[in-house]
Amino acid sequence: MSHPSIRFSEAIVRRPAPSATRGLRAKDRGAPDIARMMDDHAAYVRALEGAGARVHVLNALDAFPDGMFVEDVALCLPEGAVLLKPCAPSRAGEVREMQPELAAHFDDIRAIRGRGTIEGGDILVTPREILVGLSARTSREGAAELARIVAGWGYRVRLCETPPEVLHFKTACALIDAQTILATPRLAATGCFDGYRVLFTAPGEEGAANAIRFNDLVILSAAFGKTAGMLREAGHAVVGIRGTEFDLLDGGMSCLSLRFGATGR
Ligand code: CIR
Repeated sequence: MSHPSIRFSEAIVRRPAPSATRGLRAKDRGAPDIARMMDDHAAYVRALEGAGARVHVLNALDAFPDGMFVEDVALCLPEGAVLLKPCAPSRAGEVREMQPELAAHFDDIRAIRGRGTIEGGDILVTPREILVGLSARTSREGAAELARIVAGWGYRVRLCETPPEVLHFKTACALIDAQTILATPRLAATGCFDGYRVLFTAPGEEGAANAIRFNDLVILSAAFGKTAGMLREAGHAVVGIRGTEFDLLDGGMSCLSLRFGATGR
């Protein structure tokens, strides 16, 4: 089954800035190597293009060390886009930087304006609903405001719990096809995917869950060979992209793009 939650024509990405060495991270495992990160980002763009994306590459923003994680600042749906509200103070200004690009693609742009916070990494759109993982970054209030906005477009939001110490809900899960979720056993154990088919990340490869399905391709971090093999055996086309430098900043394949269908503008 094809559905707008896996079928896209556009992707927005932002080049990493030299300041990414100061990007947020839960544990300091060393600063990323910017040259290597740039190479990996270019490979990511090529993978998206290989999957059929028209990729809109935005300039690096040195004022925002985490600016390449564009997924966190907006939610793109066929009906319109929602500017989100990052919890991390150093990331708040990224939303304003994304607005003009979204205006080039969407007629209907809403925004989270209340006191709550919500980051795109906590939002998983499936064909039947929008799952929002409450986390250290996404509050009940932020999720409720999003639910009110998207209800006007006919979507139902279901709240889930992101396990402690996991940055975002989608750090631990991805939509792989219209009914299938790739998830860490720990997140799936919360029961949030009951009713879906669930494929588990291989033991020791929990980071593989931060993947994306873009048209017929699953884009996965290259470090996770066992999970890639399992997905291939399940019939999916998989490409592995080196993600070591993004991983040092707790980011993976889904954080690096906003994905949506052409809006005809
Ligand atoms: C942050 O802590 O905000 C960034 N260093 C990583 C953001 C990753 N984004 C995502 O999972 N959607």
